[in-house]
Amino acid sequence: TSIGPINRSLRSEQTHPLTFRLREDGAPVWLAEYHSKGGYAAAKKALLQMSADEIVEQVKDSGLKGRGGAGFPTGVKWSLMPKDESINIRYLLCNADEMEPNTWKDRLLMEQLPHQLIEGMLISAKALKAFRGYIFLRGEYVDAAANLNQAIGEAKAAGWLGKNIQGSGFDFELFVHTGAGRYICGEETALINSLEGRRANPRSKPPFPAAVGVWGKPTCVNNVETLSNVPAIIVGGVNWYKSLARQGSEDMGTKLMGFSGKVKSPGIWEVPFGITARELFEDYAGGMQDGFSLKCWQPGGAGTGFLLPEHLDARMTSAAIGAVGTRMGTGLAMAVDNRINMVSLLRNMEAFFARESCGWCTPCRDGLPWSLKILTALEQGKGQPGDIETLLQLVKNLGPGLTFCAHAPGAIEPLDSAINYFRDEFESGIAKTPVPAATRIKEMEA
Ligand code: L3W
Repeated sequence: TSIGPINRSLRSEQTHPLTFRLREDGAPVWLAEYHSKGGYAAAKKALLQMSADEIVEQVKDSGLKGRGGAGFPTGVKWSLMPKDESINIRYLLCNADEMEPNTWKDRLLMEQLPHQLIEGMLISAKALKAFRGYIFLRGEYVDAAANLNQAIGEAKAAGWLGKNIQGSGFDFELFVHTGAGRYICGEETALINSLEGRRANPRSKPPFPAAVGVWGKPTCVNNVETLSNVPAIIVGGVNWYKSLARQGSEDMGTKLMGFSGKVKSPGIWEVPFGITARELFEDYAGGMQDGFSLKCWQPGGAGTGFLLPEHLDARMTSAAIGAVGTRMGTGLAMAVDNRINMVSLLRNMEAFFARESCGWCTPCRDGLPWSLKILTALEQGKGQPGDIETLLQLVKNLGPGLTFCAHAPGAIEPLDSAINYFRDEFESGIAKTPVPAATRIKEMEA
């Protein structure tokens, strides 16, 4: 597997807690090497010296927020698990169904640092009093599955999983479950249904998984990157973790961020929270390739809105990206170059989102294919007067709170911003001008 460039030099335990153990050659870090780089010291501390409540408090105080897209405070989520000690069946699920177009940060962590995720899950399981964990893995990630299973075998043999772990009295079993390739499985309640063997439709919330989760039991669902941060927080402490972020950043620690598209050096890097999108784009990704200019960009996945070059001065934090009109999402940004036609790009994106709708609620099931039909017509120069107004109506009616889950609101966010910033390109389709073949986007592969 070839994973794009990551700044492997200049990384230290002090500044790059998530990636300092990566090998130069990109091979997985197995148990002996993980141990030699300080691995499982955090688990030892958490299992032998800390109470469950102390772990929860430390993670809460660190300011760690969910790294899957929603940015919910991790320690707060953990403290929402039931206090009733008599409920002794609790689950920890790792959301590893990374299918957001353009996003492959969790794949990097799972393929190359599987023990870091296992250690993070072990500590989190103790905090949550979970006796069993599942890594719900995107089925296409075959190397991640193989590496995680091998690492779980190593961890079991060395007494880091199973009964009475390292003599602490704590028991925890961990399994990898591979999904069958639906984007909706990244929604936590659809993931839970899928794990139970049901169709992956989201469930209504409340009840939240913390109260009624997998097989009806209290369940916590955290993303791969979120859980992989936990060991460093336990060993390094709250003040150090917070100090990793730049002054004035309301998000704490570091984050895997990236830039893709026609930039000079596409890749993923562990960066301090508080850096601007311009730093990410210019200093890390090297700006646009010769002959291309930046038309617009998305901060974190297909389900986030488009921003203009002038917005690059925003910090890559939830609040700062929120202030310029969208969400940070996964933090894996995409550059759209001047050749690309927005109608064509959106037609391609909505084809994906329409296909991945679970079909449960009417606005999403019918609204997304409707947007696709209009966008396809506009791309072919067969648009009708009123098409843009219909698209904007769909944007309104598929917004947050009007559908069963976050799928449709995410799907129409890029459409809304594209019409807002590049309306003339949509109008061309009504004026019977097809999108020139050279600027069309090919169908996203199924
Ligand atoms: C108990 C309460 N728990 C909130 C929990 C809730 C969830 C988390 C965030 O995701 C985004 C969207 C997608 N008692 C609670 C409570 N919780 N109040 O906090 O909740 P919420 O509602 O803000 O977000 P959400 O609907 O879970 C929406 C993105 O997440 N998304 C993520 C996919 C991630 C992966 C991955 O990690 N591999 O695929 C999918 O929808 O883009 O931005 O845990 O239970 N009172």
